[in-house]
Amino acid sequence: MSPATQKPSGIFITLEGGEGSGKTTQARRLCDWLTTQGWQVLHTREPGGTLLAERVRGLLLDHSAEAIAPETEAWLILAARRQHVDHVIKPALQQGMIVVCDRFSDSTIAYQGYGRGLDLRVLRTMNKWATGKLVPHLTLLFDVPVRVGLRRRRSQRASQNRIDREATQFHEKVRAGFRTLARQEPRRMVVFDASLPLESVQQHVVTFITRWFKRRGIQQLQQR
Ligand code: T5A
Repeated sequence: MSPATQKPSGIFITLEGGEGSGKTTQARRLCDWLTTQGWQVLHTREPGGTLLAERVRGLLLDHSAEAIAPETEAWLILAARRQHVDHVIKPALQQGMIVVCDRFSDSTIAYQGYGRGLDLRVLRTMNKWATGKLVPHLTLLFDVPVRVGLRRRRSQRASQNRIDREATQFHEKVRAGFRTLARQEPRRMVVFDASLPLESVQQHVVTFITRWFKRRGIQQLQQR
């Protein structure tokens, strides 16, 4: 059976948000915390996560590359996603691990759909195709006003990428898109106020995850 057709048994948690929302920092801290709790954790990211997908990431984020059409951008991201799902995410879930992924399919709806204006229905269908219908068990959305997030990102001058450099208006559409997604799927997507200090955000995340596990009896079933 190919990895794409086996039923996963681990836990898939994604982190989403606009630029400078702090999700990469929170993903790292969440993984550290889960590890100290005795879980086997895989920390990964999108676009990326495999050799090929990381190469695609390089092409997508390079601001010196030629102009990229929104459709091309979407295809590249989705192609990278399929590699990532088949080669990294599903195998780890099948081993019962907790997979913590920095961005996933919601980013495509928010950036390429709400941000770039591509057809949401088409993107959802393409997403299903790219993920083999894999949906995160839980998505943590880090919501921060665009000017705050961009200020954080722009203070890291050396690491600004092609998408960071888009106009503020683009990032506002992306933020509104994420918030719409969270309203549409409140059981899966939980919103955190990412304008709070780093430590407070982390504390909220840990408190939430602890309760989320407890509600599902996950601790007893899967902690090793
Ligand atoms: N993309 C991706 C799409 O368009 N479609 C898709 O489908 C997918 C999957 C990825 C780009 O690709 C696009 C979206 C992105 O533009 P990236 O470089 O990985 O590019 O960009 P980000 O995902 O935005 O990740 P970053 O790591 O750059 O930013 P984060 O995760 O938002 O923020 P983080 O944690 O690196 O923090 C940024 C700075 O803020 C500070 C941190 O210390 C750091 O200096 N910070 C805080 N400061 C104060 N208070 C807090 N609460 C803070 N939290 C963090």
